[in-house]
Amino acid sequence: MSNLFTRFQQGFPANRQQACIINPDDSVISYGDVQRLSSQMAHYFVGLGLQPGDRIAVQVAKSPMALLVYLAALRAGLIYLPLNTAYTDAEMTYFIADAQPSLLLCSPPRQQALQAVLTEAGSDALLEVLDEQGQGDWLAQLPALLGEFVDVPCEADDIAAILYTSGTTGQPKGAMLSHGNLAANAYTLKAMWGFTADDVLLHALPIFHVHGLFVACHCVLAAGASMQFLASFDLDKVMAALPKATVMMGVPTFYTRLLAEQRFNAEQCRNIRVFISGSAPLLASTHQQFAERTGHKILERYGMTETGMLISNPLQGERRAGTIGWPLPEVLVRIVDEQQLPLASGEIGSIQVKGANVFKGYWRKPEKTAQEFTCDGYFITGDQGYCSDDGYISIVGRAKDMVISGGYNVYPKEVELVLDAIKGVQESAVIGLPHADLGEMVAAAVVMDAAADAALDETELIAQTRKKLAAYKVPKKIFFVDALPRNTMAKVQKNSLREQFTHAV
Ligand code: MLC
Ligand code: AMP
Repeated sequence: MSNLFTRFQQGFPANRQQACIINPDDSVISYGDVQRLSSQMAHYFVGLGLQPGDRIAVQVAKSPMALLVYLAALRAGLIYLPLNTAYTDAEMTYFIADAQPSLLLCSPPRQQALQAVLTEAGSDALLEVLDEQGQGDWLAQLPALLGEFVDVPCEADDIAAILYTSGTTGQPKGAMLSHGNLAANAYTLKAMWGFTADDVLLHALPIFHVHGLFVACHCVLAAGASMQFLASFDLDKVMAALPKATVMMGVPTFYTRLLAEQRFNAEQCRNIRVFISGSAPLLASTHQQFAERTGHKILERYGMTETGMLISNPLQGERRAGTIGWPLPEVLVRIVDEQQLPLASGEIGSIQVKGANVFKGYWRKPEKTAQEFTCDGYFITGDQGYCSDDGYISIVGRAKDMVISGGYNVYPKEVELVLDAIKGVQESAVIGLPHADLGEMVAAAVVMDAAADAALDETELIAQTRKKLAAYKVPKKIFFVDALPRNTMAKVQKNSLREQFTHAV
């Protein structure tokens, strides 16, 4: 096993002029540019004194240069730590203190605040900026750094990236993904979804999560293909880029937004060979409406940060609405009951998985890692599903208490801890409610102290929560209740809250 970048590079097109990244203005970063710029950046990081295994944390706007930082980190054997641009200072302080990066790259407007975050987290990491155009002072030094960087050799087990996922306890955990994990998944997906050098992927996802960074970019890099690279999901820009693309990947919200747009039609999709959806459930009705409008059956797949992709509908063969398809090759999937016994087809149980794609564990949290694996080495996904007689798996719910809003996961405990810490709040329960655009929206039921300040209304609670939490985690609606419904074991009955408030939004 080699360094993941070295492996990608072996498949880069012989003609290095070929486009890897295509900007909305049609300017291009060629494969030659990818090689040269990532080489210079890797030289630069090593010149700063960074050594294999050091962390490089990144909270920057999406740009081709930001992606090249990731590739340079791979080359230099550094551990890449992408962070959602929505994370607040409080959230960043936790990640920095936990991951202890040697270098933090941030957007210019965040520089001052993040310098304070580093101090607060007791970190002496270097701080550099990268703006949304992919510019930063440090980049001016790159042209002097000549000579092809020799990629740091890696074992399959060496960590390539840490991606934080929150948890049912409310404390985020860093999932350690190795070069071997990422390679296994990249080449499986390339083969299963039929990526070739002729493909052009429409890339409108953020590049700080598994979907946009690994699933999307790795398919392109492994195949020597190209991507139309948009800074975010902007409907007009997506529609303009669609005719130039052969594949589109997205969360279900991308597809519902396209369907809601009257100008969206089959003609714009004339060059697309497959639309792929994941990160959240795609409603069967969305699948059907999309097929009616465009003639394309969306290929739905399923995965997680800790595991990469696990289960997918087929490229050739029936893509069945409301299902996530079959286990990918080399991925072992089993559905078990509470006694860990395998279930027959049609029976609902816990989904557990094993394979070369499954992560090494949580960063510096061996006990948490142990809790998420069975004694025979299967990872417990926390999702519940069943398998049909002919092998199609469907997700029917989550054992873990989690809301998926527009493809972002929100762990209620994390939000409840913030709400409960507000003076005047007695207790709270955070739930997901159906939302036409985002799939689910975050909402909270809150019990106030009898003596709470009357000014502490919905707007004020939302404003206070927003200071601590990324905006997508902040409840969009707050319901004031006299008491939370509890069962005889005193556990909050979130189902009953969901039933009560589903039609209130
Ligand atoms: C943005 N906002 C959201 C939100 N996204 N609120 C709830 N849920 C979301 N997903 C808020 C912003 O904070 C802002 O609030 C307001 O909505 C408008 O912001 P925006 O940036 O203009 O939003 P928009 O462009 O509409 O973004 C929606 C979106 C985006 C769906 C396009 O969230 C997105 O790209 N989601 C993809 C997430 C993703 O990549 N998931 C993969 C995770 S990996 P305010 O109040 O400040 O105005 C994974 C594994 C796997 O799950 O299987 O793939
Ligand atoms: P993350 O922790 O961000 O990696 O999110 C992983 C979770 O997203 C999974 O455990 C599922 O709950 C959910 N998920 C991903 N893909 C799908 C899908 N196609 N259908 C339903 N849920 C999905």
